[in-house]
Formats: sequence, C-alpha cells, structure tokens
Amino acid sequence: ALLVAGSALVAVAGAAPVAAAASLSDLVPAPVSAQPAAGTTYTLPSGAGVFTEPGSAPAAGVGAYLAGILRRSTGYALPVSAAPAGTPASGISLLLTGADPTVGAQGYQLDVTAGAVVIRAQTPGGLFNGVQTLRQLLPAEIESATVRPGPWTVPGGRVVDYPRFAYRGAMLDVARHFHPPATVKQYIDRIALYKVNYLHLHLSDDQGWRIVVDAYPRLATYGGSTQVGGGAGGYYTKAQYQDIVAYAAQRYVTIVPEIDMPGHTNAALASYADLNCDGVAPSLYTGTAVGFSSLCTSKEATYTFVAGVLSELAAMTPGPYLHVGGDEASATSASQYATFMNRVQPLVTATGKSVMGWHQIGASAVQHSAGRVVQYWGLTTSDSLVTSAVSRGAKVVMSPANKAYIDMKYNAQTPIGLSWAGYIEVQTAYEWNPGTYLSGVPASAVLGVEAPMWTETIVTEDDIEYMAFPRLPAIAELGWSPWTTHSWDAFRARLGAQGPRWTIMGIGFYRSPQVPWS
Ligand code: TNX
Repeated sequence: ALLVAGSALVAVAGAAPVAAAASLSDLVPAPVSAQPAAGTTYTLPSGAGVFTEPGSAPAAGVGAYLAGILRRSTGYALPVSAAPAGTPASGISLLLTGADPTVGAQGYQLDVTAGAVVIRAQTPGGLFNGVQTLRQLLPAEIESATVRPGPWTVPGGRVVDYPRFAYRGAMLDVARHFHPPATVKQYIDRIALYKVNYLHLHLSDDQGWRIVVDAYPRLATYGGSTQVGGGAGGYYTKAQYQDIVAYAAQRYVTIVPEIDMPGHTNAALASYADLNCDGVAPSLYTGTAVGFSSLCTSKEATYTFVAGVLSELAAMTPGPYLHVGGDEASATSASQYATFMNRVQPLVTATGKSVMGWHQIGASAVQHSAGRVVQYWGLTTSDSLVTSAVSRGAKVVMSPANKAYIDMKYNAQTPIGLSWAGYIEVQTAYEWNPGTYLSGVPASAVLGVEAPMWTETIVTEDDIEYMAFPRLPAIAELGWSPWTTHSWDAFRARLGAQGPRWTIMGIGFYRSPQVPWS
C-alpha cells in the first residue's frame, strides 16, 4: 500500500522531469527472493560501461542487447567490454561465475550496491533473465525510445531467482490471420520481458499454410494466399523463418513450430489434390469453423508428404520440439487418428526432435516416444488423455482454455476475441496452479505453461498487444514464480506498476478495472 501511495505522489508531481525510482517489490514475475538494502541506491553514471564474462561471446551478446536498450533512453555510450579481473568495475557486469548455485540453468543472482550492478548466472540465458529484472528495477522511462533525463537509479539489494517450470510459452496463430515477421519479432521482444522462453508458432490451419516447403511449393504460394475473412494471407520464406528463429534465440526464446494435422488441414488439401481420399482438392477456406478437414490417413502419399514437410521444418529449427497439432480431428475416426499419429510421430523422432501435440495425442492407442509433450487445452480439471500420456512418461504443458487462452475476450464488451471458453479477466488468468490443476497429474509431470493466442479475430499488432497485456504476464508469472509467492492482491499491485512501462513502450494494453494502474 505504501508503494502504491508512493507512485501516486509521483504521478501528482507528473510535470517534474525526475524519473520515479522502481522497487524491488514490484517485479513481475515475482522472484524467488529479493532482499532490499535499505538506503542503498545505484545511479548509472553517464560514463558507465557494460562488462561481460571474459571469453564468452554469448555473454558479450547479452551485454550488447542490454546496452542497446539502455542507450536509447539514457543517451549514454555504454561501451561493452570484457570484465576486468577482481572487483567489478563501476557499471553493469554480466558474469558467468560466482552465482548462488540454486539459480540453476535459467536463474541469476543480481547484486546492486552503491558502486555497481552485478548479474551472475551459470549460463548466458540466466544472464538474459537477470537483465529483464534489471530493466524493471530502473525507472519506467528506461524503456523510452528517445533520450530522457533520468536519473537512472536502481534500488540496492540482492535478487536470487530461478524458474518454477522450465517451459514458459506463448503461442501465436499465424494461420488464421497471417502476421508478418516484424510483428512476430515485436511479440518476441514483448514476451521476453516476462522471461517467457518458448514461442510456439501455429504455422498451418484450414485458412492458410504459412511456411515454404521446397518439396511442396503450392502449400505456401496457394495454401498461403488467403486468411480468415478472405484477405491476402501470406507466408514466411525459409530465410524469414530462420531470421525469426535467430532473432528469438538472441532473446533466449526457442521457436516451437506447429504443423497441425490430420485435421485443420484445408489449406494443404486445397493445394495438393492427392492428399484427399477422393483425390479432389477443396476450395480455399476463409471462415472460422473447425473440425471439417483431414489429411487422408489411408494414403501412402500422406505420409510421404508429412515426412517431407517435417524434415524440411526440422532442418531449420534448432529447438527440441516439432508440434504436430492433433486437435479437433473430428473428420477422422479414433482408429484412423491413432493409425495416423503412430505413423507421424516416428517421422518426428526420425528428425531428432521430440513430439509435441495438443492433448488428444495422449489417447492410449497413440504410442509414447521419448521426450513427448502433450499440451492441455481443455476446460475440465481431469483428463483421461493427459493421464494416459503422463502414465507412459509424457510431460504436460498447461494451457487450459478457460484460463490461459489469451484470445478469449476479457468481458462482454471486449471488441475482439472469442468467448467459447468464457471471458477471461486478469484475475481468472492468474488464479490457478499449473502444478496441481489436473487431477492425477503431479507437478513433476508439468513441463510448464503456455498462453495461446488464436487469431480468428486478431488482425493487427495492436490487437495482439491488447489481448496479451496484462494476461500474458499473469501466465508468465505462473510459469516462473514459486507458488509460495502467489497472491492475487500482491500480483495486481505489481502488475499495476508495469502500466507506465507499457505506455512508454507503446503497448496499448487493456486497462483492467481489477488492477490499480499507476
Ligand atoms: C480451439 S484449442 C482450437 C483452435 C481455435 C481456438 C479458438 C485448439 C487446440 N484448437 O483451432 O482457433 O479454439 O479459441
């Protein structure tokens, strides 16, 4: 309450050029531990440098990323160089030694004294997560694209932090409406702010095929030529896809590509008549129905096609997963579905990747393979398909549609979005525990969480941001923060303190009345 009162005072004095200091207690996601050093503040001097672990090109890359952000608003030169031996120099150090061992592969330790800021981690990805925390500890104006006066203060103290779950994801449906590479990159920047480390791209559906496959060129040129509502659609060239993958990797985000099958395939079926059981290609589809299309599960040509598509996709995807969809295959019988998946899953593992799919692939007739992940999107808190998969060793990514689907409307007045899974206000998105949500699924079987954004009604970058903010940070916190920190009242206050940052970044977020926006 004190903090809220504090920021209100600053708002009243809004004309003052002084940037308001941030607080160690306002971090989203909440850290494992944050101990303030009362009365201690670090102020970034104009001559500060960024010092990175000697000999580590990835650490230097994280340093360059941080300096790039800080230069825009501070106007300082912030040269990046190898850290000198001994006491950390005045400035910001990113080191791969000396972190508290509890931080593990993705965590970090952040120490702020009057003389220096030091982030320590065991991996460059851990440093990157520490950098996101440091951004939130600087005044909101640090996110400005133009030079601001500062002062650029950081509250003193120590943060030791690491994630609850290894997988914290967002999904973007680029099939229902095509979203160009620049939009995907912007979304990657947004999700990285909240330590989300996977972006699942839904690359194909009835309304469009969005990735070039050299062996089947009409998938993109014809299958990608429209979208919901009949617009021009589009697709990624291989170079564009690889550029997105590389951009994501620089932000420690792994791309999970999805080719949805055997249903949700009208765009492919329209592009290649041979994939249809009757050999007749349907028309392109621009509506929003689901469950009407299927690859022909009894034709050998289908498996030649899937093998070709998956091998080209795997060759340009460094991440561990290929997502095969598998949802809403209503035009396919249960036995045809199992036959299909039992042919397709080995095609994934043959590429060296692990199978990921919507939880329907958990059916007992569908075989398990090492590293398999099922993504739960149902509306109930027990599911026999998930428990069947888990009993055979699968891990689960939790995306319950009535909690985590950020394409759902916030309320009846929300101008875009769907509502089949209900309205999802911020509190609804936040108030569930991914580790205990599904009965019979222990936390140890939960790989993490993902917030899917389907785009039947979501067309522009602004649409994406309006639906993602503030719910994406809520799901990100469920994936990152220890359950002991979970508190709606504390979260809404911390979330409210993010508002000025989003405004400065140009994010047109939903001003939920549930949140005390500062
Ligand atoms: C269901 S949930 C779908 C998608 C739709 C979405 C809209 C799931 C795996 N499939 O095909 O786009 O609802 O919210």
